[in-house]
Amino acid sequence: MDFMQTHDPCCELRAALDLLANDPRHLLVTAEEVDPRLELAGVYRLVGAGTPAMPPTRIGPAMLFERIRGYSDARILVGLLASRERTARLLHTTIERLPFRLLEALESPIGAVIAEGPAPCQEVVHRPPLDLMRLLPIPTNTAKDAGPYLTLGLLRAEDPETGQSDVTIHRMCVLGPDRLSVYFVPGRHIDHFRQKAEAAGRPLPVSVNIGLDPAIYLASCFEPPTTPLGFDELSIAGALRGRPVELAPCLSVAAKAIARAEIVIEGEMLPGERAREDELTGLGYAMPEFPGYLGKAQESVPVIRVRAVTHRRRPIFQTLVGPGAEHTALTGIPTEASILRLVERGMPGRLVNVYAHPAGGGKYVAILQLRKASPSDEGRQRQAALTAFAAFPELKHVILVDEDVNIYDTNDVLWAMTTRYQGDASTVFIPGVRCHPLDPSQSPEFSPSIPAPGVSCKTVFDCTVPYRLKENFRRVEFADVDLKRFFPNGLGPGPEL
Ligand SMILES: [Mn+2]
Repeated sequence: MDFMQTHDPCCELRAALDLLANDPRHLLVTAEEVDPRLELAGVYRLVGAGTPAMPPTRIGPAMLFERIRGYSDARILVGLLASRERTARLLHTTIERLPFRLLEALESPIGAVIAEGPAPCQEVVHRPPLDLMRLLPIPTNTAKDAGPYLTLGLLRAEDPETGQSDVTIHRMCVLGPDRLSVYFVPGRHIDHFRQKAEAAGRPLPVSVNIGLDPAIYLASCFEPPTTPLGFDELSIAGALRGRPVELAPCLSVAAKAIARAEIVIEGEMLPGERAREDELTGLGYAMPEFPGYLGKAQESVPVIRVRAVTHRRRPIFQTLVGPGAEHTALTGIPTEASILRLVERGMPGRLVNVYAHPAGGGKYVAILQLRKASPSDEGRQRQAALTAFAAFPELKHVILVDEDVNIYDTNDVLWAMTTRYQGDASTVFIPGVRCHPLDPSQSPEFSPSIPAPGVSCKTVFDCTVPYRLKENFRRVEFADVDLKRFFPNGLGPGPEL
Protein backbone atom coordinates (compact mmCIF):
# COMPACT_ATOMS: atom_id res chain seq x y z
CA MET A 1 0.00 0.00 0.00
CA ASP A 2 1.32 3.44 -0.86
CA PHE A 3 1.11 5.98 1.94
CA MET A 4 1.48 8.80 -0.52
CA GLN A 5 -1.95 8.05 -1.93
CA THR A 6 -4.84 10.05 -0.53
CA HIS A 7 -5.65 8.49 2.81
CA ASP A 8 -8.49 6.07 3.25
CA PRO A 9 -11.45 7.92 4.74
CA CYS A 10 -11.57 5.65 7.75
CA CYS A 11 -8.36 4.17 9.02
CA GLU A 12 -6.59 6.86 11.00
CA LEU A 13 -7.35 9.52 13.57
CA ARG A 14 -7.08 12.46 11.18
CA ALA A 15 -9.73 10.94 8.93
CA ALA A 16 -12.01 10.56 11.95
CA LEU A 17 -11.53 14.24 12.77
CA ASP A 18 -12.26 15.20 9.15
CA LEU A 19 -15.57 13.41 9.51
CA LEU A 20 -16.50 15.66 12.46
CA ALA A 21 -15.08 18.91 11.07
CA ASN A 22 -17.46 21.89 11.15
CA ASP A 23 -19.82 20.14 13.57
CA PRO A 24 -19.48 21.96 16.90
CA ARG A 25 -21.82 19.44 18.54
CA HIS A 26 -19.07 16.87 18.10
CA LEU A 27 -15.74 18.66 17.71
CA LEU A 28 -14.56 21.95 19.21
CA VAL A 29 -11.19 23.21 18.01
CA THR A 30 -9.61 25.85 20.22
CA ALA A 31 -6.50 27.99 19.80
CA GLU A 32 -6.67 29.08 23.44
CA GLU A 33 -3.47 27.90 25.15
CA VAL A 34 -4.09 25.12 27.65
CA ASP A 35 -1.90 23.70 30.41
CA PRO A 36 -1.84 19.89 30.13
CA ARG A 37 -1.23 19.79 33.88
CA LEU A 38 -4.68 19.87 35.58
CA GLU A 39 -6.22 22.60 33.39
CA LEU A 40 -7.06 20.45 30.38
CA ALA A 41 -8.91 17.88 32.48
CA GLY A 42 -10.63 20.64 34.43
CA VAL A 43 -11.97 22.11 31.19
CA TYR A 44 -13.07 18.82 29.68
CA ARG A 45 -14.80 17.66 32.83
CA LEU A 46 -17.21 20.58 32.32
CA VAL A 47 -17.43 20.28 28.53
CA GLY A 48 -17.81 16.58 27.86
CA ALA A 49 -16.42 14.03 30.33
CA GLY A 50 -19.84 12.83 31.53
CA THR A 51 -20.84 10.53 34.40
CA PRO A 52 -19.18 9.12 36.50
CA ALA A 53 -17.08 12.31 36.59
CA MET A 54 -18.23 14.43 39.51
CA PRO A 55 -21.03 16.93 38.71
CA PRO A 56 -21.21 19.38 37.08
CA THR A 57 -20.39 17.43 33.96
CA ARG A 58 -22.19 16.43 30.77
CA ILE A 59 -21.85 14.70 27.43
CA GLY A 60 -20.45 17.14 24.90
CA PRO A 61 -18.12 17.58 21.95
CA ALA A 62 -14.58 16.27 21.68
CA MET A 63 -11.98 19.03 22.02
CA LEU A 64 -8.85 19.58 19.97
CA PHE A 65 -6.43 21.92 21.75
CA GLU A 66 -4.11 23.47 19.18
CA ARG A 67 -1.87 25.39 21.58
CA ILE A 68 -0.32 23.59 24.51
CA ARG A 69 1.65 25.44 27.18
CA GLY A 70 5.30 24.46 26.93
CA TYR A 71 5.03 22.74 23.55
CA SER A 72 5.44 24.26 20.11
CA ASP A 73 4.44 21.37 17.93
CA ALA A 74 1.99 18.94 19.51
CA ARG A 75 -1.79 19.19 19.84
CA ILE A 76 -4.07 17.35 22.28
CA LEU A 77 -7.36 15.65 21.46
CA VAL A 78 -9.70 14.65 24.27
CA GLY A 79 -13.12 12.98 24.35
CA LEU A 80 -13.35 11.59 20.82
CA LEU A 81 -15.47 8.63 21.96
CA ALA A 82 -17.24 10.38 24.85
CA SER A 83 -20.62 10.36 23.07
CA ARG A 84 -22.42 7.29 21.78
CA GLU A 85 -23.83 9.31 18.90
CA ARG A 86 -20.33 10.38 17.84
CA THR A 87 -18.91 6.90 18.28
CA ALA A 88 -21.69 5.48 16.10
CA ARG A 89 -20.98 8.07 13.44
CA LEU A 90 -17.27 7.27 13.42
CA LEU A 91 -18.12 3.62 12.80
CA HIS A 92 -20.74 4.45 10.16
CA THR A 93 -23.62 3.04 12.19
CA THR A 94 -26.32 3.99 14.71
CA ILE A 95 -26.29 3.96 18.52
CA GLU A 96 -28.54 0.87 18.58
CA ARG A 97 -26.40 -0.99 16.05
CA LEU A 98 -23.00 -0.23 17.62
CA PRO A 99 -22.55 -3.49 19.58
CA PHE A 100 -23.86 -5.49 16.60
CA ARG A 101 -21.22 -3.87 14.37
CA LEU A 102 -18.53 -5.01 16.77
CA LEU A 103 -20.07 -8.44 16.92
CA GLU A 104 -20.09 -8.81 13.14
CA ALA A 105 -16.44 -7.75 13.07
CA LEU A 106 -15.59 -10.27 15.78
CA GLU A 107 -17.12 -13.06 13.68
CA SER A 108 -15.12 -12.21 10.54
CA PRO A 109 -11.74 -10.83 11.66
CA ILE A 110 -9.19 -9.41 9.21
CA GLY A 111 -5.62 -9.77 10.45
CA ALA A 112 -3.15 -6.87 10.55
CA VAL A 113 -0.46 -6.62 7.88
CA ILE A 114 2.97 -5.03 7.57
CA ALA A 115 2.62 -1.79 5.64
CA GLU A 116 4.70 -1.14 2.57
CA GLY A 117 6.55 2.13 2.27
CA PRO A 118 7.34 4.68 4.94
CA ALA A 119 5.04 4.71 7.96
CA PRO A 120 3.31 8.00 8.79
CA CYS A 121 4.01 7.41 12.50
CA GLN A 122 7.73 7.63 11.76
CA GLU A 123 7.81 10.99 9.99
CA VAL A 124 9.75 12.43 12.93
CA VAL A 125 12.16 10.22 14.90
CA HIS A 126 13.68 10.93 18.33
CA ARG A 127 16.49 8.71 19.64
CA PRO A 128 18.33 8.75 22.99
CA PRO A 129 18.96 10.74 25.03
CA LEU A 130 15.18 11.07 25.37
CA ASP A 131 13.00 13.16 27.63
CA LEU A 132 9.37 12.07 27.30
CA MET A 133 7.94 15.20 28.90
CA ARG A 134 9.91 17.47 26.60
CA LEU A 135 8.70 15.58 23.55
CA LEU A 136 5.06 14.88 24.41
CA PRO A 137 2.38 16.95 26.20
CA ILE A 138 1.29 14.16 28.52
CA PRO A 139 -1.52 15.44 30.75
CA THR A 140 -1.83 15.15 34.50
CA ASN A 141 -5.56 15.01 35.21
CA THR A 142 -5.87 15.62 38.97
CA ALA A 143 -3.62 17.15 41.62
CA LYS A 144 -3.22 13.83 43.45
CA ASP A 145 -2.30 11.80 40.35
CA ALA A 146 0.98 9.90 40.57
CA GLY A 147 2.21 11.86 37.55
CA PRO A 148 1.44 12.46 33.89
CA TYR A 149 -0.42 9.43 32.51
CA LEU A 150 -0.93 7.93 29.09
CA THR A 151 -4.65 7.14 29.21
CA LEU A 152 -4.99 6.05 25.57
CA GLY A 153 -1.63 4.36 25.09
CA LEU A 154 -2.30 1.18 23.14
CA LEU A 155 0.36 -1.32 24.15
CA ARG A 156 1.30 -3.91 21.53
CA ALA A 157 3.57 -6.88 22.13
CA GLU A 158 4.19 -10.43 20.95
CA ASP A 159 4.47 -13.72 22.78
CA PRO A 160 8.24 -14.45 22.88
CA GLU A 161 7.58 -18.16 22.27
CA THR A 162 4.63 -18.35 19.88
CA GLY A 163 4.80 -14.95 18.19
CA GLN A 164 1.10 -14.40 18.89
CA SER A 165 0.29 -10.72 19.38
CA ASP A 166 -2.00 -8.63 21.54
CA VAL A 167 -3.05 -5.00 21.86
CA THR A 168 -4.49 -3.48 25.04
CA ILE A 169 -4.85 -0.03 26.58
CA HIS A 170 -2.98 0.04 29.89
CA ARG A 171 -2.41 3.01 32.16
CA MET A 172 1.18 4.20 32.01
CA CYS A 173 2.72 6.83 34.25
CA VAL A 174 5.79 8.86 33.34
CA LEU A 175 8.32 8.10 36.07
CA GLY A 176 11.39 9.61 34.43
CA PRO A 177 12.80 10.91 31.15
CA ASP A 178 12.79 7.43 29.62
CA ARG A 179 10.75 5.36 32.11
CA LEU A 180 7.05 4.50 32.12
CA SER A 181 5.21 2.34 34.64
CA VAL A 182 2.60 -0.10 33.31
CA TYR A 183 -0.25 -1.44 35.40
CA PHE A 184 -1.60 -4.84 34.39
CA VAL A 185 -4.76 -6.11 36.07
CA PRO A 186 -3.87 -9.78 36.82
CA GLY A 187 -4.37 -12.07 33.83
CA ARG A 188 -3.90 -9.50 31.07
CA HIS A 189 -2.42 -11.01 27.94
CA ILE A 190 0.58 -8.76 27.45
CA ASP A 191 1.57 -9.38 31.06
CA HIS A 192 1.53 -13.08 30.21
CA PHE A 193 4.01 -12.36 27.38
CA ARG A 194 6.11 -10.25 29.75
CA GLN A 195 6.25 -13.01 32.36
CA LYS A 196 7.41 -15.49 29.72
CA ALA A 197 10.19 -13.14 28.60
CA GLU A 198 11.16 -12.46 32.20
CA ALA A 199 11.34 -16.17 33.01
CA ALA A 200 13.76 -16.53 30.09
CA GLY A 201 15.78 -13.55 31.37
CA ARG A 202 14.97 -11.48 28.32
CA PRO A 203 13.40 -8.03 27.79
CA LEU A 204 9.98 -7.79 26.12
CA PRO A 205 10.00 -5.28 23.26
CA VAL A 206 6.80 -3.21 23.00
CA SER A 207 5.25 -0.31 21.17
CA VAL A 208 2.93 2.23 22.78
CA ASN A 209 0.62 3.69 20.15
CA ILE A 210 -1.25 6.97 20.69
CA GLY A 211 -3.72 8.80 18.42
CA LEU A 212 -5.48 6.04 16.49
CA ASP A 213 -8.45 5.19 14.33
CA PRO A 214 -11.29 4.89 16.88
CA ALA A 215 -12.05 1.41 15.51
CA ILE A 216 -8.67 0.25 16.84
CA TYR A 217 -9.25 1.63 20.33
CA LEU A 218 -12.73 0.06 20.53
CA ALA A 219 -11.63 -3.32 19.21
CA SER A 220 -8.72 -3.44 21.65
CA CYS A 221 -11.10 -3.32 24.62
CA PHE A 222 -12.55 -6.79 24.13
CA GLU A 223 -11.63 -9.14 26.96
CA PRO A 224 -11.66 -12.89 27.55
CA PRO A 225 -13.55 -15.11 27.13
CA THR A 226 -14.66 -13.21 24.00
CA THR A 227 -11.08 -12.67 22.86
CA PRO A 228 -8.95 -15.42 24.44
CA LEU A 229 -5.17 -15.36 24.77
CA GLY A 230 -3.67 -15.35 21.30
CA PHE A 231 -6.57 -13.51 19.65
CA ASP A 232 -5.18 -10.25 18.22
CA GLU A 233 -7.88 -7.63 18.68
CA LEU A 234 -6.44 -5.63 15.76
CA SER A 235 -8.16 -8.18 13.52
CA ILE A 236 -11.52 -6.91 14.81
CA ALA A 237 -10.52 -3.36 13.90
CA GLY A 238 -9.57 -4.62 10.44
CA ALA A 239 -13.02 -6.14 10.03
CA LEU A 240 -14.71 -2.93 11.20
CA ARG A 241 -12.94 -1.04 8.42
CA GLY A 242 -13.02 -3.80 5.82
CA ARG A 243 -9.25 -3.61 5.43
CA PRO A 244 -6.29 -4.73 7.53
CA VAL A 245 -4.73 -2.50 10.16
CA GLU A 246 -1.25 -1.61 8.95
CA LEU A 247 1.79 -2.22 11.13
CA ALA A 248 5.32 -0.86 10.84
CA PRO A 249 8.49 -2.36 12.32
CA CYS A 250 9.79 -0.24 15.19
CA LEU A 251 13.12 1.50 14.59
CA SER A 252 14.86 0.77 17.90
CA VAL A 253 13.37 -2.52 19.19
CA ALA A 254 12.04 -5.78 17.72
CA ALA A 255 8.40 -4.74 18.00
CA LYS A 256 5.76 -3.45 15.61
CA ALA A 257 3.78 -0.22 15.78
CA ILE A 258 0.46 0.94 14.33
CA ALA A 259 1.71 2.54 11.10
CA ARG A 260 -0.88 5.34 11.07
CA ALA A 261 -0.61 6.22 14.77
CA GLU A 262 0.01 9.86 15.58
CA ILE A 263 2.70 8.97 18.15
CA VAL A 264 4.65 5.80 18.97
CA ILE A 265 6.79 5.20 22.04
CA GLU A 266 9.17 2.30 21.44
CA GLY A 267 10.62 0.48 24.40
CA GLU A 268 11.44 -2.64 26.37
CA MET A 269 10.22 -4.14 29.63
CA LEU A 270 13.36 -5.40 31.35
CA PRO A 271 13.31 -8.65 33.33
CA GLY A 272 13.01 -8.07 37.05
CA GLU A 273 12.56 -4.30 36.84
CA ARG A 274 9.72 -2.91 38.97
CA ALA A 275 8.66 0.46 40.31
CA ARG A 276 6.20 1.89 42.77
CA GLU A 277 3.55 3.59 40.69
CA ASP A 278 3.60 6.70 42.92
CA GLU A 279 7.38 6.85 43.32
CA LEU A 280 7.37 10.53 42.30
CA THR A 281 4.61 11.73 44.65
CA GLY A 282 4.53 9.20 47.49
CA LEU A 283 0.82 10.05 47.94
CA GLY A 284 -0.46 6.51 47.51
CA TYR A 285 -2.71 7.40 44.56
CA ALA A 286 -2.44 6.47 40.90
CA MET A 287 -5.07 8.21 38.74
CA PRO A 288 -8.87 8.47 38.36
CA GLU A 289 -10.34 5.06 37.61
CA PHE A 290 -13.51 4.08 35.76
CA PRO A 291 -15.72 3.49 38.83
CA GLY A 292 -15.36 7.20 39.64
CA TYR A 293 -12.72 7.18 42.36
CA LEU A 294 -9.05 8.02 42.56
CA GLY A 295 -7.25 4.71 42.22
CA LYS A 296 -4.63 3.50 44.67
CA ALA A 297 -1.05 3.37 43.42
CA GLN A 298 0.27 -0.13 42.83
CA GLU A 299 3.24 -1.06 44.99
CA SER A 300 5.18 -2.90 42.32
CA VAL A 301 4.57 -2.61 38.59
CA PRO A 302 6.63 -3.39 35.49
CA VAL A 303 8.51 -0.61 33.74
CA ILE A 304 9.00 0.34 30.08
CA ARG A 305 12.44 1.68 29.18
CA VAL A 306 11.90 4.02 26.24
CA ARG A 307 14.28 3.49 23.32
CA ALA A 308 12.77 5.87 20.74
CA VAL A 309 9.82 8.16 20.18
CA THR A 310 8.41 8.61 16.70
CA HIS A 311 5.50 10.72 15.51
CA ARG A 312 3.77 12.43 12.65
CA ARG A 313 4.39 16.07 11.92
CA ARG A 314 2.28 18.28 14.21
CA PRO A 315 1.25 15.16 16.16
CA ILE A 316 -2.07 14.81 17.96
CA PHE A 317 -1.66 13.47 21.47
CA GLN A 318 -4.94 11.67 22.21
CA THR A 319 -6.15 11.39 25.77
CA LEU A 320 -9.30 10.86 27.83
CA VAL A 321 -10.58 12.36 31.02
CA GLY A 322 -11.75 9.59 33.25
CA PRO A 323 -13.89 8.59 34.95
CA GLY A 324 -16.40 9.46 32.27
CA ALA A 325 -18.32 8.59 29.18
CA GLU A 326 -15.33 7.92 26.93
CA HIS A 327 -14.00 5.29 29.29
CA THR A 328 -17.53 3.88 29.46
CA ALA A 329 -17.87 3.63 25.69
CA LEU A 330 -14.49 1.95 25.32
CA THR A 331 -15.19 -0.71 27.92
CA GLY A 332 -18.96 -0.84 27.52
CA ILE A 333 -19.55 -1.39 23.80
CA PRO A 334 -17.34 -4.52 23.70
CA THR A 335 -19.12 -5.66 26.89
CA GLU A 336 -22.46 -5.26 25.11
CA ALA A 337 -21.22 -7.21 22.10
CA SER A 338 -19.92 -10.01 24.34
CA ILE A 339 -23.26 -10.32 26.13
CA LEU A 340 -25.28 -10.21 22.91
CA ARG A 341 -23.15 -12.96 21.43
CA LEU A 342 -23.41 -15.44 24.28
CA VAL A 343 -27.11 -14.87 25.02
CA GLU A 344 -28.03 -15.07 21.35
CA ARG A 345 -26.28 -18.43 21.10
CA GLY A 346 -28.21 -19.80 24.05
CA MET A 347 -31.64 -18.35 23.28
CA PRO A 348 -31.88 -16.86 19.79
CA GLY A 349 -34.27 -13.96 19.22
CA ARG A 350 -35.09 -12.99 22.81
CA LEU A 351 -32.41 -10.41 23.64
CA VAL A 352 -33.19 -7.25 21.66
CA ASN A 353 -30.29 -5.10 22.85
CA VAL A 354 -27.90 -4.33 25.72
CA TYR A 355 -26.60 -1.08 27.18
CA ALA A 356 -23.57 -1.02 29.46
CA HIS A 357 -24.67 2.02 31.45
CA PRO A 358 -22.15 4.75 32.40
CA ALA A 359 -23.03 4.32 36.10
CA GLY A 360 -20.97 1.16 35.95
CA GLY A 361 -18.23 2.61 33.79
CA GLY A 362 -19.19 0.12 31.08
CA LYS A 363 -18.36 -2.87 33.25
CA TYR A 364 -20.53 -3.05 36.37
CA VAL A 365 -24.05 -2.38 35.06
CA ALA A 366 -25.78 -3.80 31.99
CA ILE A 367 -29.38 -3.11 30.99
CA LEU A 368 -30.79 -6.01 28.98
CA GLN A 369 -33.84 -5.45 26.78
CA LEU A 370 -35.82 -8.65 26.24
CA ARG A 371 -38.78 -9.80 24.20
CA LYS A 372 -41.08 -12.37 25.81
CA ALA A 373 -43.05 -13.86 22.93
CA SER A 374 -44.74 -16.81 24.59
CA PRO A 375 -45.57 -18.16 28.08
CA SER A 376 -42.47 -20.37 27.93
CA ASP A 377 -40.29 -17.25 27.65
CA GLU A 378 -41.16 -16.40 31.26
CA GLY A 379 -37.99 -16.92 33.27
CA ARG A 380 -35.76 -16.83 30.23
CA GLN A 381 -34.99 -13.21 31.03
CA ARG A 382 -33.29 -14.35 34.23
CA GLN A 383 -31.42 -17.06 32.30
CA ALA A 384 -30.21 -14.24 30.02
CA ALA A 385 -28.96 -12.38 33.09
CA LEU A 386 -27.00 -15.43 34.25
CA THR A 387 -25.56 -15.79 30.75
CA ALA A 388 -24.53 -12.12 30.80
CA PHE A 389 -22.51 -12.75 33.97
CA ALA A 390 -20.77 -15.60 32.17
CA ALA A 391 -20.14 -13.50 29.06
CA PHE A 392 -18.60 -10.71 31.10
CA PRO A 393 -17.31 -11.85 34.50
CA GLU A 394 -16.69 -8.28 35.74
CA LEU A 395 -20.41 -7.44 35.56
CA LYS A 396 -22.10 -6.68 38.89
CA HIS A 397 -25.69 -5.51 38.24
CA VAL A 398 -28.04 -6.66 35.50
CA ILE A 399 -31.26 -4.72 34.95
CA LEU A 400 -33.84 -6.56 32.85
CA VAL A 401 -36.47 -4.57 30.94
CA ASP A 402 -39.07 -5.28 28.26
CA GLU A 403 -38.82 -4.31 24.62
CA ASP A 404 -41.04 -1.22 25.11
CA VAL A 405 -38.47 0.40 27.43
CA ASN A 406 -35.74 2.69 26.06
CA ILE A 407 -32.53 1.23 27.50
CA TYR A 408 -30.57 4.41 26.71
CA ASP A 409 -32.98 6.61 28.70
CA THR A 410 -32.33 6.31 32.43
CA ASN A 411 -35.72 7.90 33.15
CA ASP A 412 -37.45 5.14 31.26
CA VAL A 413 -35.39 2.41 32.94
CA LEU A 414 -36.17 3.82 36.40
CA TRP A 415 -39.84 3.97 35.38
CA ALA A 416 -39.70 0.24 34.66
CA MET A 417 -37.88 -0.32 37.96
CA THR A 418 -40.72 1.52 39.66
CA THR A 419 -43.88 0.19 38.00
CA ARG A 420 -42.72 -3.27 36.91
CA TYR A 421 -40.65 -4.28 39.91
CA GLN A 422 -41.27 -5.44 43.48
CA GLY A 423 -38.09 -5.50 45.56
CA ASP A 424 -38.71 -8.80 47.33
CA ALA A 425 -40.02 -10.70 44.32
CA SER A 426 -38.02 -9.17 41.46
CA THR A 427 -34.49 -9.15 42.86
CA VAL A 428 -32.06 -12.05 42.61
CA PHE A 429 -28.91 -12.00 44.74
CA ILE A 430 -25.87 -14.09 43.85
CA PRO A 431 -23.51 -13.39 46.76
CA GLY A 432 -19.83 -14.18 47.05
CA VAL A 433 -18.85 -13.99 43.38
CA ARG A 434 -15.61 -12.49 42.13
CA CYS A 435 -16.03 -9.23 40.22
CA HIS A 436 -13.79 -6.42 38.93
CA PRO A 437 -11.49 -5.37 41.80
CA LEU A 438 -11.98 -1.58 41.67
CA ASP A 439 -15.51 -1.22 43.12
CA PRO A 440 -14.84 0.18 46.62
CA SER A 441 -18.04 -1.37 48.05
CA GLN A 442 -16.59 -4.82 47.52
CA SER A 443 -14.87 -5.14 50.86
CA PRO A 444 -15.43 -7.22 54.00
CA GLU A 445 -15.73 -3.92 55.93
CA PHE A 446 -18.69 -2.90 53.76
CA SER A 447 -20.64 -6.11 54.25
CA PRO A 448 -20.08 -9.33 56.23
CA SER A 449 -21.26 -11.25 53.15
CA ILE A 450 -18.04 -10.33 51.35
CA PRO A 451 -15.21 -12.72 52.24
CA ALA A 452 -12.41 -10.85 50.44
CA PRO A 453 -11.76 -7.66 48.48
CA GLY A 454 -12.89 -7.99 44.87
CA VAL A 455 -15.75 -10.34 45.73
CA SER A 456 -19.24 -8.95 45.24
CA CYS A 457 -22.93 -9.74 45.45
CA LYS A 458 -24.03 -9.91 41.83
CA THR A 459 -27.64 -8.79 41.52
CA VAL A 460 -30.38 -9.14 38.93
CA PHE A 461 -33.10 -6.47 38.94
CA ASP A 462 -35.92 -8.08 36.98
CA CYS A 463 -38.04 -5.14 35.79
CA THR A 464 -39.87 -7.15 33.13
CA VAL A 465 -43.62 -7.72 33.24
CA PRO A 466 -44.64 -11.32 34.03
CA TYR A 467 -45.86 -12.72 30.72
CA ARG A 468 -49.31 -13.63 32.07
CA LEU A 469 -49.89 -10.02 33.23
CA LYS A 470 -48.85 -8.31 30.00
CA GLU A 471 -52.31 -6.85 29.38
CA ASN A 472 -52.12 -4.86 32.64
CA PHE A 473 -48.91 -3.13 31.58
CA ARG A 474 -49.70 -1.57 28.21
CA ARG A 475 -48.10 1.85 27.84
CA VAL A 476 -50.38 4.73 26.90
CA GLU A 477 -50.63 4.88 23.13
CA PHE A 478 -50.57 8.09 21.13
CA ALA A 479 -51.64 8.77 17.56
CA ASP A 480 -49.16 8.22 14.73
CA VAL A 481 -48.49 11.59 13.11
CA ASP A 482 -46.52 13.06 10.24
CA LEU A 483 -43.87 15.14 11.99
CA LYS A 484 -42.45 16.36 8.67
CA ARG A 485 -45.31 18.84 8.32
CA PHE A 486 -44.27 20.54 11.55
CA PHE A 487 -40.50 20.06 11.24
CA PRO A 488 -39.56 19.87 7.54
CA ASN A 489 -35.85 19.76 8.46
CA GLY A 490 -36.22 17.14 11.15
CA LEU A 491 -36.74 17.59 14.87
CA GLY A 492 -33.05 18.35 15.39
CA PRO A 493 -30.71 16.64 17.79
CA GLY A 494 -32.19 15.06 20.87
CA PRO A 495 -30.45 14.83 24.21
CA GLU A 496 -26.91 13.56 23.83
CA LEU A 497 -25.87 10.12 24.86
MN1 LIG B 1 -6.23 -9.88 24.34
